[in-house]
Order: sequence, then C-alpha cells, then structure tokens
Amino acid sequence: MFSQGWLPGLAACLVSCSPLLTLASSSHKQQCKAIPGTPDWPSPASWKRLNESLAGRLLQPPPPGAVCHPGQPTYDAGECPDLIANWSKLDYHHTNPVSTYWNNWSNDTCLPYQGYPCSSQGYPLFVVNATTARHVQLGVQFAKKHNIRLVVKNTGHDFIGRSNAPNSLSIWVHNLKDWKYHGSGFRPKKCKTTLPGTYLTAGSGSQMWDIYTRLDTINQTIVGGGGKTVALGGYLTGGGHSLLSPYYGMAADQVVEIEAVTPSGEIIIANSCQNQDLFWAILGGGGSTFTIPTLFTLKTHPTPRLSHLNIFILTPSPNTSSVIFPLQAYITSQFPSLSASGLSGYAYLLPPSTPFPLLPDTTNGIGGFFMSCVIPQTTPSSSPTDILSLWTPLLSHINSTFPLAQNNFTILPTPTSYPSFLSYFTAHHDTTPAGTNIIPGGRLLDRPALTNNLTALSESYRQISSSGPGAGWDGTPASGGGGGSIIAAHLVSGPGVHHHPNRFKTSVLPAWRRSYLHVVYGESFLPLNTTSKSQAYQRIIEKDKIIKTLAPDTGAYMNEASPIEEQGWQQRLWGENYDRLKGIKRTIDPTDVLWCTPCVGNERWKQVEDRLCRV
Ligand SMILES: Cc1cc2nc3c(=O)[nH]c(=O)nc-3n(C[C@H](O)[C@H](O)[C@H](O)COP(=O)(O)OP(=O)(O)OC[C@H]3O[C@@H](n4cnc5c(N)ncnc54)[C@H](O)[C@@H]3O)c2cc1C
Ligand SMILES: *[C@@H]1O[C@H](CO)[C@@H](O)[C@H](O)[C@H]1NC(C)=O
Ligand SMILES: *[C@@H]1O[C@H](CO)[C@@H](O)[C@H](O)[C@H]1NC(C)=O
Ligand SMILES: *[C@@H]1O[C@H](CO)[C@@H](O)[C@H](O)[C@H]1NC(C)=O
Ligand SMILES: *[C@@H]1O[C@H](CO)[C@@H](O)[C@H](O)[C@H]1NC(C)=O
Ligand SMILES: *[C@@H]1O[C@H](CO)[C@@H](O)[C@H](O)[C@H]1NC(C)=O
Ligand SMILES: *[C@@H]1O[C@H](CO)[C@@H](O)[C@H](O)[C@H]1NC(C)=O
Ligand SMILES: *[C@@H]1O[C@H](CO)[C@@H](O)[C@H](O)[C@H]1NC(C)=O
Ligand SMILES: *[C@@H]1O[C@H](CO)[C@@H](O)[C@H](O)[C@H]1NC(C)=O
Ligand SMILES: *[C@@H]1O[C@H](CO)[C@@H](O)[C@H](O)[C@H]1NC(C)=O
Ligand SMILES: *[C@@H]1O[C@H](CO)[C@@H](O)[C@H](O)[C@H]1NC(C)=O
Ligand SMILES: CC(=O)N[C@H]1CO[C@H](CO)[C@@H](O)[C@@H]1O
Repeated sequence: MFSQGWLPGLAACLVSCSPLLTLASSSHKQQCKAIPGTPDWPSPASWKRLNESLAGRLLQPPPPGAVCHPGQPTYDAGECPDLIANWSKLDYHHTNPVSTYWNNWSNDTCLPYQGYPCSSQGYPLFVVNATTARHVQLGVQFAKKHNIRLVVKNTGHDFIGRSNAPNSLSIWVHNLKDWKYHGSGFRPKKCKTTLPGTYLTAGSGSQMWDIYTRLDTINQTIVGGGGKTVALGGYLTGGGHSLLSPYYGMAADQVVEIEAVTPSGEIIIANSCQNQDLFWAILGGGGSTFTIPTLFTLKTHPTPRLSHLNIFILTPSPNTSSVIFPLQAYITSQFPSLSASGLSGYAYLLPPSTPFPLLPDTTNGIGGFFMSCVIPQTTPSSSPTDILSLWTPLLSHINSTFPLAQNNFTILPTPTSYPSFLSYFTAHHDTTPAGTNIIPGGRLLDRPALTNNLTALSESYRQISSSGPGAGWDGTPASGGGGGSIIAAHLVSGPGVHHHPNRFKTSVLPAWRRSYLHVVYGESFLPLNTTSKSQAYQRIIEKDKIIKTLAPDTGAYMNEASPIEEQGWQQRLWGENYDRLKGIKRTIDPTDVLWCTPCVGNERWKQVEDRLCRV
C-alpha cells in the first residue's frame, strides 16, 4: 500500500525518504531545503497551526491525473475520460491547485493515462489557496522559517517550468481577483501627482478573458496576451507582449503600482515614488523571483476598432524548399516597414509539407506563410480593406520575383472589421492544445537581422524548420516528404514598444526596444523517454545557436524561450539588465526564499533529483 500511489507528505516519506539525505541535512544544516523526513521539516502540528492561521485554506491536493489510476484514492472511472478531454485544453489546468499546462513540469509523474505511473512526486506537497495578501504572507513566512522550498503557481501556463516543484509549499495565487477601476486618473501611493488617464487595479490572479470582458462593458481594454486564461502574475513579471504592444508598449510599461509580499514576508507597495528598484525589477525580471505581487495597477485604453486580415501565401507542392524559405525571408524582411504603417500580428512560417486541412487539394501538405494581422481602424468609416492595401506591394513583388508564384501559389486574403478588441479576440484567441511535453526556444529579431542578408535569414528559417520525428508544439509529426516544424514569428514589437516613455522604468529585456519579431519554436518529446527528451533538448540548443548568429545582440523573451541554462543564459534573457537585477535579488532575498530556474540570481542553488541544495 505504501509503495504505490500518491501519498503526500509525511506518510510517504516515513517509508521512502533516504536516511542518507536525513544525515546530510542534519550535519550541514540549511545546505539543502527541507524535505519530509529531514529534521527541519515541520511537524504535523506546525502544519496544522499554519492551516488554522489560514482559516483552513491549506490544501494537500492529489495529482489531478490520479482519477485515471485504479488504486489511487481519487480514482474515478467516470471522471477519467472527462479529465483526459480536459488535459489538452487551455482552460482546464488553471482550475486545479497544482496542475501545469505542460507535462514535464510535473516530471510526468501522474499523466491521466492508464499504463503510466502515478505518484505525487513531481507536485508540491502543500498549497496555500490564497485570496488575500495576508494568506500569501503567512505562506511565505512559514516557508522561510522552516527552510521549505517555495513556489508560486498562478495558472500553470509557464513554458519554462517555474510554477511547480517537488517537495515544495506552493502559493496558489489564482484566486487573487480584486478589481477596482479608476475612471479619472490614479495617484500612486506616496506620489504627489495624479496620473491622468484610466487605470485598473486587479489581483495578480486575474486572467485575460475576464479582464477583457469586464473592461469591454465600458469600452476599455488593456495591453494583454493572446491566451484567454493567462494571468497577470506571470505575464507582467515577464514583460508581456500583446497584439496592441506595437501601439501602446509592453504590458509591463502600463503598470504604475504593485502591491507585493516580499521574501521576508512584508507587504509592500512599489511604484515610481517608493521601492523604485523593486518596481523596476518586478516588471521584466521574472515571476517568483523578487516578490509575490498581489495587486497590479495598470493603464487601460479605449478599446480600438481593428481591421483584421488573415493572409495565406501557400504552395501545395511538396518540393518547394527552394522557394518557400526565401519567400518567408522576403516577407519578414518587410516587417519593419509594415510595422511603421501600423501592422501587428501573429505570423507562422510553414515548412514544406505542413498538414493543412483548411485548403482543398493539399493532400501532400502545404508550405509558405500565414499571418493573422491587424491595423487600428482610426475612424468607423475607414475600410477594412485598407489593411489589404498594405500587402499589395509585397504580393506583386512575390508574384514577379518567385518563379513558382504565378501559377503555383494560393493567396487567400480575408479582411474583416472588428468594432472592439474583445470582438477581435473572441474570434482569434490562442487555441494551441496543452497537455504535452514541450520545450520552447526562440529569439527577438531586430532590423539588421531581418533586412541585412536575406540569404542568411532564409537559410536560418530552413534549418530551424527542420526537425526530427514527433517535433512541434502538438507532438504530431509532419506528414509528407519535407517534414519540419512551424516557426511562430510574432510581430508584437514596434513603435509603441521602441519609444515608450516608461521604457527605463521596467527591466524588460532592452532588445525589445529595437526588435520587431518575437520568433518562437518548440520541440515536443515522448513522456518518460529520456532519449526523446534529450533529442528535443539538443535540437532546441542547435536551433537557438542558429538564430543567435542572425541576431547576436538581441536575446529571447523570457516567458517563451528555452529554459536551458547554457553559457550566457542570463544575458540571453535579461541582457545588460542582469547585473542590476541580481543585485536587487540579493538585497531583497538574501537567503533565497524564492528560487526558480531559469531565474535571476539562482546561481547559489541547484536541483539535485527532487531536492534543492546549495551549489
Ligand atoms: C496559450 C498561451 C498563450 C500565451 N500568450 C502570450 C502572449 O500573448 N503574450 C505573452 O507575453 N505571453 C504569452 N504567453 C506566455 C505567458 O505570458 C507565460 O506563460 C506566463 O508565465 C503565464 O503566467 P501565469 O501567471 O498565467 O502562469 P504561471 O505558470 O502560473 O506562472 C508563471 C510564472 O510566474 C510566476 N507567477 C505568477 N503569478 C505570480 C505572482 N502573483 N507572484 C509571483 N510570481 C508569480 C510563477 O511562479 C511562474 O514563475 C502565453 C502562454 C500560453 C500557454
Ligand atoms: C485545513 O483545514 C481545513 C478546514 O478545517 C481542512 O478541510 C483541510 O483538510 C486542512 N488542510 C490540511 C492540509 O490538513
Ligand atoms: C473538466 O473541465 C470542466 C470545465 O473546466 C470542469 O467542469 C470539469 O470538472 C473538469 N473535469 C475534470 C475531471 O477535471
Ligand atoms: C523536466 O522537469 C524536471 C522537473 O520536474 C526537470 O528537472 C527537468 O530538467 C525537465 N526536463 C526537461 C527535458 O524538460
Ligand atoms: C480555493 O479558494 C476559492 C475561493 O475561496 C474557493 O472557491 C475554492 O473552492 C478553493 N479551492 C480549493 C481546491 O479548495
Ligand atoms: C461603448 O461604445 C458604444 C458604441 O460606440 C456606445 O454605444 C456605448 O454607449 C459605449 N459605452 C460606454 C459605457 O461608454
Ligand atoms: C524532390 O526533389 C528531390 C531533388 O531535388 C528529389 O530527389 C525528390 O524525389 C523530389 N521529391 C518529390 C516528392 O518530388
Ligand atoms: C500575379 O500575376 C498574375 C499574372 O501576371 C496576375 O494575374 C495576378 O493578378 C497577380 N497577382 C498579384 C497578387 O499580384
Ligand atoms: C549572407 O549570408 C550568406 C549565408 O549565411 C553568406 O554566405 C554570405 O556571405 C552573406 N552575405 C553577406 C553580404 O554578408
Ligand atoms: C524513446 O524515444 C526514442 C527517440 O525518439 C525512440 O526511438 C524510442 O522508440 C522511444 N522509446 C519508447 C519506449 O517509446
Ligand atoms: C523525475 O523523475 C525521475 C524518475 O522518473 C527522477 O529520477 C527524478 O529525480 C525526478 N526529477 C525531479 C526534479 O523530481
Ligand atoms: C513545383 C510545381 O508545382 N511547379 C509547377 C508550377 O506551375 C507551372 C506552370 O503552371 C508548372 O509547369 C510547374 O510544374
């Protein structure tokens, strides 16, 4: 009975914790974070007192996948199919206190499929279901006092695994949902002047869809992300890019005040009149590193009327690599000038033989370019086809330059007009499936990378598109002759980001201020298969190297980049801000109550199996 199943906490450890670890931790106190069975692990009575102080909000959740495993206490044959259906959806995992969107971050320890193992090994042991800053504070103080590994989970969307860890106490901030709209300016605390404009103070667990729908009722919106359930906590601390960023700046640029719990358990306010260093560090320095923000106050904007265009430039032939990659290079080389004309959007570079169900006669797959893009429609009477006219010179250049273009390309533009950001978003939010093992990679591309040498750009796209079996976001191998994986090329930076007046008030990777494209790719791997996993890692390392030669001086967007801590990873994710960020981390968190990877200042600890120890 003790050898199988999830048995959180002490009971499991009584039979399985290694005496060696116990010995090691007692002779070198604090060399490692406490785990069940080590002398510094709190007694059941201490946990009980913590729970009482939290008015019963301490949870010991079973792994969500356990409902599919006979023998587990929560096994439920009726619920299992429902959970499996939920597993790949972007609106399930945030509802569970410990579930993560990407399987590896729970170490594949309880996938909802029979035949796979199920234990709670990869999940936190205890969770604070916080609804107030006070709950967060009690959790932080407890973890600090008892030397327990602390993690913060909001939705669990994280691509780089920071919202989960074994043998940890997790602060679940999902239910921090405060809401206050300021319709006529906002005066940050201790500041003398009131900032003009409209602002929203929202709990850090607030999610995009909820914010968009609530603000839409007053014709407002925020600079927000493309996923419905992404929350403010991880998004703003990473910088946050948006379809609206090219007009209004990064999401972090919109923030004027933060309420947060520090690693020593204090509740503080940070803005441009107090705790300025922390304010700067939190906005771009990354989640679960400097503090645990509970409230953000950010600017809201009148919801824009948008002209939208879905544009496909595709060829169905399986053997057109010599055309497809130069075509992609040519189109993306035009992004700096398209951006100056107000274009923003999400592009996808499709390698030859991409399965493509949307068009007829594509049994062999299809390759080329697809983009969902917008321009602000400045007056109700401006025509939705205005956006198409931006593309006319590109289309005629393609037509006359690429030998196959005239007879072999499908060009399919469909312009639409949306009266508000919400109406656009309702039709075009991110629907990528979740629930796979995936590792991302990527880089920001600036003007020189996009325009200096189209041969080099095309060659990079060719190399990055190639991949092994089982690659890509959704784990499905590309069919047909060419193979390969799709590259996401998001035109989410532009004038609004480059010139934002708050650009020095946040620690967002400085390369955002001169880049246009955020390029992302992913490699998936089979669960519990170390060969497949290391192949995927290797491919991401290679692809990141290739793209780095194109843009040696930029870096990558921390929330959607490779988590691998290779040589120079700190520069890759934070650029020239790194040293200052690390200094602030040392000051605010001298004993590393908050620790994650890949995160600022994490160099003093290392994860050894399922435990965190000093290097
Ligand atoms: C479908 C999808 C669409 C996306 N679209 C966009 C997009 O358009 N633009 C963009 O910029 N990004 C986008 N992202 C990436 C997204 O910004 C990151 O995944 C982000 O980390 C999610 O934050 P979260 O709080 O929802 O998730 P979590 O995984 O819960 O948290 C992410 C990180 O932030 C920390 N964290 C969260 N809340 C707090 C808090 N209150 N205090 C301290 N630490 C906290 C966590 O500890 C973790 O380190 C998308 C991701 C997905 C899966
Ligand atoms: C905390 O207390 C609540 C209410 O008393 C109880 O339901 C819950 O199981 C307790 N949590 C833990 C981890 O024991
Ligand atoms: C599946 O998701 C739906 C909607 O989020 C939820 O109501 C249901 O309880 C979930 N089922 C399981 C087994 O988690
Ligand atoms: C998978 O997750 C574990 C932690 O659960 C981490 O140690 C490991 O590096 C991750 N591996 C990959 C390939 O992502
Ligand atoms: C967490 O707290 C919220 C708000 O009080 C409550 O609705 C929810 O049921 C709690 N979740 C769990 C798993 O206890
Ligand atoms: C929002 O805009 C619509 C359409 O322009 C208008 O009818 C409505 O009165 C506005 N609502 C508010 C609260 O301003
Ligand atoms: C593609 O071209 C290569 C040579 O360039 C050839 O060997 C191969 O057979 C062709 N494949 C198809 C499907 O036409
Ligand atoms: C491409 O060229 C063909 C033939 O010259 C012409 O019929 C077509 O309209 C052109 N398409 C575009 C988008 O320029
Ligand atoms: C452009 O890139 C190609 C391929 O990387 C390289 O061979 C060529 O020398 C470069 N051209 C210039 C002008 O730098
Ligand atoms: C593990 O992955 C490797 C490489 O992708 C594959 O060859 C092998 O068949 C996989 N093993 C299992 C048991 O699935
Ligand atoms: C992940 O699981 C493997 C066993 O499958 C174990 O060896 C490893 O220590 C675990 N890693 C973490 C970070 O828990
Ligand atoms: C690769 C491919 O399909 N090429 C075709 C493009 O169109 C011309 C003229 O219609 C055909 O001759 C090519 O075979």
